[in-house]
Amino acid sequence: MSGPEGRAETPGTGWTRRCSRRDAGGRDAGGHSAGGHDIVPRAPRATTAPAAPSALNPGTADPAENPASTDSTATNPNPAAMPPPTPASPGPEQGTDQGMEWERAVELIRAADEVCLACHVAPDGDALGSMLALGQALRALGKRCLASFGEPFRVPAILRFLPGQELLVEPDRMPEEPALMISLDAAGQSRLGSLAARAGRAGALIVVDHHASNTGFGGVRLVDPDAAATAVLVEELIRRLGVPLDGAIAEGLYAGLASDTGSFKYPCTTPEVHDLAGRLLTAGVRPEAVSRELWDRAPFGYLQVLAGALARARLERDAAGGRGLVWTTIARADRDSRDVPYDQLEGVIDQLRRTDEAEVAVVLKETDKGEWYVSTRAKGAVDVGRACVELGGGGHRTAAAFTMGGEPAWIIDRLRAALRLPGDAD
Ligand SMILES: [Mn+2]
Repeated sequence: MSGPEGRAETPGTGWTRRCSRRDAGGRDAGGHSAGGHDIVPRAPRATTAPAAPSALNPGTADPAENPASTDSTATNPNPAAMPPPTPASPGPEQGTDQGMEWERAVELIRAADEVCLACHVAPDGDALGSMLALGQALRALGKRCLASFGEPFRVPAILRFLPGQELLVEPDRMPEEPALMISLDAAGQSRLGSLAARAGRAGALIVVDHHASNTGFGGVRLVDPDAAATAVLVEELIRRLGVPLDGAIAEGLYAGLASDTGSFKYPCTTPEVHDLAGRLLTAGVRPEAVSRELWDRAPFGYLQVLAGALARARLERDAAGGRGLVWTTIARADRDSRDVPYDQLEGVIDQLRRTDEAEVAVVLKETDKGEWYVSTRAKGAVDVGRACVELGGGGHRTAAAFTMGGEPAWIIDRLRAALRLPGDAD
């Protein structure tokens, strides 16, 4: 499968360099991927109420995401359930609107009998960990809770340890018109894949996300681009709901926090992140167990695939404005012969990017559909996010991705040219 992040997002007015998370795939495509993390050109900070203040689910806040429906009322079959309108003029403090959003979210959840949760396609640790943590908290509140993500509906192998998987249902088993739906870690409605239409039809749609590129969809928006992970926001929601953290809930949150901070290495690893991690450990998380599941285990076949990828790596010292490019490929046949699924490959780029002689590291991975998912990393001098946007993908300055058909050598030619664009190396 391909990394869907590569195609979804649109460049905004600027870029975040806050946190160079994993590439667009979060964990690159396949099963894990997708986070869309890297694909986050900065959008206007989306903490204010949507344009239609009384709508719990504008449904079409981002026309580009859902061009077929232009009448937002048509996507709100349950207007009677809507709460009082949000005041049209925002308060003097920026926090006022956001505080109101949290209150609206808590009210909606408290009033609901059933809550449907959805995270982005090809979920990563933050998407699935946050969703299952919230699902378990809602269950503790006595809510019926269904959780899912769009096809392909397959939990990545490295996330199968997460507690709460019994909440998962096939996406087509989610209600056609959920009364209350909560979207987690999805920067845009389209990132919900086959669940996007249900999100559009939901009586109320709460969006919990931290992508700077968030498109502004949803009627109640718990969106904070400064949050290190969606798990940070989910923890606050759970706290506001009055549900104590147990070990199982905390483990999902910790998986999200550890994933999106690169195991507490990325610049988004603030003191607050460590404070939260400390609370999660207090609740019973065993960090060594989570880390082993997420990063420190692989079938032997993976080592053989990795060995092949490293053996094929090419170092081009003159590329990327003379700063150096290292790249390799993993064709489908390379992993099929070792029985290694696509979603097992996300760590390869982390080996390649260690190369001292190269500012830019690139791994081209052939998806099950035969396209190439191209993960890129930079160390700070070159803007790979911009280059990937040029090629139809997106991401951060230092971590980005795109998907493309064709031969790897041709794709690398195009990337090499994009990396020479003025402004990439500032
Ligand atoms: Mn995330």
